[in-house]
Amino acid sequence: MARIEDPASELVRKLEGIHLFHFDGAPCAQRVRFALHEKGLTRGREVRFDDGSPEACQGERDKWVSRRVSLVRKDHMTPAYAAIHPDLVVPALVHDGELHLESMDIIEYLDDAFGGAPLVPKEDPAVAADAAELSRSGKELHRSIRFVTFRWGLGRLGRLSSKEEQNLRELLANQQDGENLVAFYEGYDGKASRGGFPEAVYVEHLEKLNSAFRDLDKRLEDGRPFLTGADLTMADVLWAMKTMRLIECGYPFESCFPAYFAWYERIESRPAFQEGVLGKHRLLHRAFRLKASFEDLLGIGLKREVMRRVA
Ligand SMILES: N[C@@H](CCC(=O)N[C@@H](CS)C(=O)NCC(=O)O)C(=O)O
Repeated sequence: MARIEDPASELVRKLEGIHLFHFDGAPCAQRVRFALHEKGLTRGREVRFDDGSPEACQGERDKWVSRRVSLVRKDHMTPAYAAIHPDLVVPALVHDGELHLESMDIIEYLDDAFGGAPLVPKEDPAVAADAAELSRSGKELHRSIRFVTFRWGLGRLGRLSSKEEQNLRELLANQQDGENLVAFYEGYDGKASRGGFPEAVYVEHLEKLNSAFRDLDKRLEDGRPFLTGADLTMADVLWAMKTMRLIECGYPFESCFPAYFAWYERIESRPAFQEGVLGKHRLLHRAFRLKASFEDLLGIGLKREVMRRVA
């Protein structure tokens, strides 16, 4: 469990109840919000992510306090956030002064700490092993999602200015492992001729995802409602967020993987998804989908790229 014993941030120790450092559009944070809502904990008040005033630090009964860390304004690349999450990524969760990092570890923690239907299956060892394996393979594809969504979804919006890149380098100067955002942003330059990732790298990541979705589609052809069988597990939570992000980039799940798409729609219709995941992200979600439709009309974009390779 990724509980951080001695966080650098003074703020963490002051927080009562549940505080989530997150961004509405970030899949890694969305999955934690999904889990929180499945556990019956709903979104409470919004406070600035670094607000340490006594009122802001209070908890709320059966709710989580939202501390929005804007990935657009680059709140995550500030010393205040670096003291909370040394890798400069969201999410981070604080429960009664204790800091938890890593989205899937946070979900496991919430599953143990709160009631409701378990997201980590415990009764059937075969189902538990299957859910763990699907979560592992999903986590492994995290980088592929990053490459594909930046290349075909964010485009220029995902680039850093040279000042932001320098700032990031300084904040992560002592990082040993972790997300390695510096290497990613340096390579995410658009043009291979200027030292950026060559197109083949993006395509390789896309192919990895295509192959994973092909397998999941096959597994769901037997009519099971969820990835591991009859019940929703953390594996569904993890894969659904990847899927939503790719839908926002125009990935044609419905045409390429119909059983998988039907599963996604079942997940999407859950109240925890509607409130916890979409919630304040709904407008941006629509805007991304619209952008992807326009790109398809123009003959560019992810949909065509996938159709050429999968259909
Ligand atoms: N392994 C981490 C990954 C966290 C992560 O990469 N978060 C992304 C959003 S999904 C982020 O904050 N990215 C910041 C950036 O790309 O600048 C987890 O699962 O919590």
